[in-house]
Amino acid sequence: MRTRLLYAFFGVLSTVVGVALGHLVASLTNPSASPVLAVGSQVIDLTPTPMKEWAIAHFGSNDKTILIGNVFAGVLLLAAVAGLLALKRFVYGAALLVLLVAVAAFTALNRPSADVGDLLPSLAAAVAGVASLWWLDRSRHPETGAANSAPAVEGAGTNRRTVLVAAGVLTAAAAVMGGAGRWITSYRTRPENVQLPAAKDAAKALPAGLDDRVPGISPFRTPTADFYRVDTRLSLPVVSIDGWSLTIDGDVDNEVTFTFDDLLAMDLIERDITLTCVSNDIGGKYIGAARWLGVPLKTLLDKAGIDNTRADQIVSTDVDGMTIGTPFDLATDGRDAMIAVGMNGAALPREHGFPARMIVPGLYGFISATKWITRITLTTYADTDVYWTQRDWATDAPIKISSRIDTPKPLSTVKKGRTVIGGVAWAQHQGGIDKVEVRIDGSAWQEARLGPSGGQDYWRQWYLPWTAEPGQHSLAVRAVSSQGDQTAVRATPFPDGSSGIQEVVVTVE
Ligand SMILES: Nc1nc2c(c(=O)[nH]1)N[C@H]1C(S)=C(S)[C@@H](COP(=O)(O)O)O[C@H]1N2
Ligand SMILES: [Mo]
Repeated sequence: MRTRLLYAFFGVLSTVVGVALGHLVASLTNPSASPVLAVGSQVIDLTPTPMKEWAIAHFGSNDKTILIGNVFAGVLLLAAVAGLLALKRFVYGAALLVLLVAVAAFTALNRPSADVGDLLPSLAAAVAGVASLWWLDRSRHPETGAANSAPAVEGAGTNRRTVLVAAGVLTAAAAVMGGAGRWITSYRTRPENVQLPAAKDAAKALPAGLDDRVPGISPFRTPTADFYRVDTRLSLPVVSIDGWSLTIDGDVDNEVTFTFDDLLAMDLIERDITLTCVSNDIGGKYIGAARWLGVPLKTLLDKAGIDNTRADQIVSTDVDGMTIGTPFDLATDGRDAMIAVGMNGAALPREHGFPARMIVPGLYGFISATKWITRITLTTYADTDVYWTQRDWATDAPIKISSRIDTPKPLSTVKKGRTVIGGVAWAQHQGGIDKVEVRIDGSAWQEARLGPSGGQDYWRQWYLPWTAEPGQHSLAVRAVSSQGDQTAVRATPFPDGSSGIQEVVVTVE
């Protein structure tokens, strides 16, 4: 009995050593070819939907961990069996180990972006696993093996010592290799280290804006470090690409899962898009303009098959189970909705959704811009209430046409004489800005001069030269787009975005 237990342990330890080395080799070559991760994501893929729903209902966002945990429990059980077989005949046990690794190798090769090199981690795992089992086996019978040619002063004590040494060495090796693999993978896949391919469909160079000509105006492109941040998180999720995947499920023809590498292997688009938060007050700062790089949402939805879908809502879920719902018809009407992986020429920073987030031009962030996204579910508004709808915010919330005065600042003091009033205006996916008008002290609206266009999904800078006379003055701005004018009717951000006209008061001396 004790010998059996010992051999079951041999099988498990050998498997763990193999997996650890496989993980280490994968971390150095291609992290998503790791036997652990390949099997893990395949399991997620192959789990029947009802079981997955059950897991999500019972374990929430831990569903993946639980599912993968079960599989590894199963693998370890088989590993124990391999050990027991080795007790009978070594080759039987070795064969079962190789079979286990072959399944991992097969799933690694089965990923959409796999190549033959992805076999390397599994190969290393097989060799290490079998070698470990062999060593452990020999350590019990030093007299029969070449591995241990210690003079046969045999006693149970000597055997126990050689077994303990072998097991100890292998356990330590597994811990070191597994730990190193994890560390290398997460280090190599830090946002700063992620190399993004060039876009297949690149954006034109952004024209020089009014940044230098109008002091105090918002830069035409918001530097990433200054980009506003709005989310429900207290602490930033630290997601490693290692183990991250994006699944599309719900009312689709077939469920699909993509790794980060899978996304990078697809044709990427690059677009200049101005993101706006529904909580932005008139004149507020929750707006930013950036260059986004990503996979068109349509590419991914088509791989899942949406021709027969009855979905009217696309629910996206982040790493922690937070949900955002996007109107299906708007996200699929031809606009540049994408799963973005890059922002302003680099990988997304953790603050803005690393490794991937959704971007849909023309919709407020709370119904479209899911950061740290892991799942896209096609469903209906009748069936699924997401985070913000549970809190009575709108489900349908196009960004309202609006404008902001950046300079002079409200309640500031301006030197008399020639100066300039300037700011930004936006009408994303509503034709872009046609005209901006400024009203000084309640007189007639005057047309401001516009900066260059960055496309209809991007904001526009504007300015108006002004000869300021001493005294108090009130300045107002409004935007006009081909599809409507900014309304003067005041609305609070709740439930579907603020409206009204910004008016700032300044003192001229
Ligand atoms: N996972 C997640 N994604 C999210 C949110 C969130 O709370 N959690 N907030 C949304 C809101 S309300 C906005 S306005 C945008 C803001 O994106 P940014 O922080 O990159 O500017 O992200 C959206 N994506
Ligand atoms: Mo928002």
